[in-house]
Order: sequence, then C-alpha cells, then structure tokens
Amino acid sequence: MINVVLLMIVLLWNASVAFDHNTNRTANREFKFQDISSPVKDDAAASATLTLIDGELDQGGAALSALTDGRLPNDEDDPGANVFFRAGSSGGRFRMDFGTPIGIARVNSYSWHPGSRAPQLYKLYAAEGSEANLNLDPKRGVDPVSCGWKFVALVNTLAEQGQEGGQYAVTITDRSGSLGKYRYLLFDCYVTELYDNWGNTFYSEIDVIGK
Ligand SMILES: [Ca+2]
Ligand SMILES: [Ca+2]
Repeated sequence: MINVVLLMIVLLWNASVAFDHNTNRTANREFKFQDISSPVKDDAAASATLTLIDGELDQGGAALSALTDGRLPNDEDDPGANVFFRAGSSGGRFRMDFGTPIGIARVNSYSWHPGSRAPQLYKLYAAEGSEANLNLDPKRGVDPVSCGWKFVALVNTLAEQGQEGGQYAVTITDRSGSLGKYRYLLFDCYVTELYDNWGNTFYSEIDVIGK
C-alpha cells in the first residue's frame, strides 16, 4: 500500500521545470543560454495547430503562429515578433494540436523583454485526445483537470526581487525521459505583475521536442 502511494506521488510529481536567464546585458539575438539549448525551427511544434481558447492577444503583437515559426525577435523590445496577451488583461489560454498523439521529451519556452514582460508564469496541461470527458476549450474558471486534461507543470521564473528583464528559457522535462504521449497541450498564461498594464509576457518561441 505504501509503495502504491509512493509510486502515485512520483507519478504526479515527475515533471520538472528548469529555467535560464540572460540579463539585459547578456541577452543575445541567438538566444544562447548557459544550460538550456537555443530555440529550433524543426521541432514537433513547427507543424502543430495553435488555437486561442480564452483571453485576447494584443493587437501590437504577433499571431499565435509566431510561437512556432522558428524566428526570433531582433531586439529586446520587438512586439511584432512576440505573442502576448492584451495590455491590462490577466492573460489567457491557448491550445497546441499535433494532429495525433506524439511522444514528448520536453517543452521549452522562450521570452525576451527589457522589463516586466520578460519572466514567464504559466501552467501547462496535456491531453492524449481520447479522454472521455475532454473539453478542448476550457475557459478561465474551468479547471482543465476537471475536463480531461492532465496537469503537467507550473512554470514560474519570477524573481523574488531585483532585475527581471532580459531573456528566459524554460525547459519542462521528466526524469523518465518522456513527459508522455499527447496530442494536445494547453498553455494557461498569467500576468507577471499587477502594478501596471505591462505584465503579459513577450513569448518568442515554444519548442516541443519529440521523444
Ligand atoms: Ca520552434
Ligand atoms: Ca518565434
């Protein structure tokens, strides 16, 4: 019995999140980081379909497809090359569809901004597609776990204090080498601060590396 409980805990907490930060001084056009690899163009996300589920993208920013186009911003404040939710809003949700379930080794997300729109704060969920009660479009206020989604990880790169601008690279992995086999990913993105209207992250690229 104890073994079963322990196994369940391990299964529930398998995914791990790590992140790397380039300060405004060390940020670079290639998104080179100390420990996490740079964004790539030919990952599994490149051919995925992206759909907005809730919230509103900022009109000054790029379409969702910029998250998977393999292209990177020219500088630290390039709204047209980043996806971000409308200024003053509290973020939103979007879905990534691979068309068929695929083995996923890791999910990497990249962002770049000189100030409070650099850090990342989001929850990642996943679904295989055949879950009985799966709701592909759960709006804010609906817990995705209650409608077929599996919670994968909470990403939070916010600093306790001090400088937050620059570039962030996040990698979500699993000690088993695979996050699982999924057709859908759901990103539930939150503002990084509420002091002003400028807390929605500038997301430059999301890579999904197949198993
Ligand atoms: Ca990519
Ligand atoms: Ca991009």
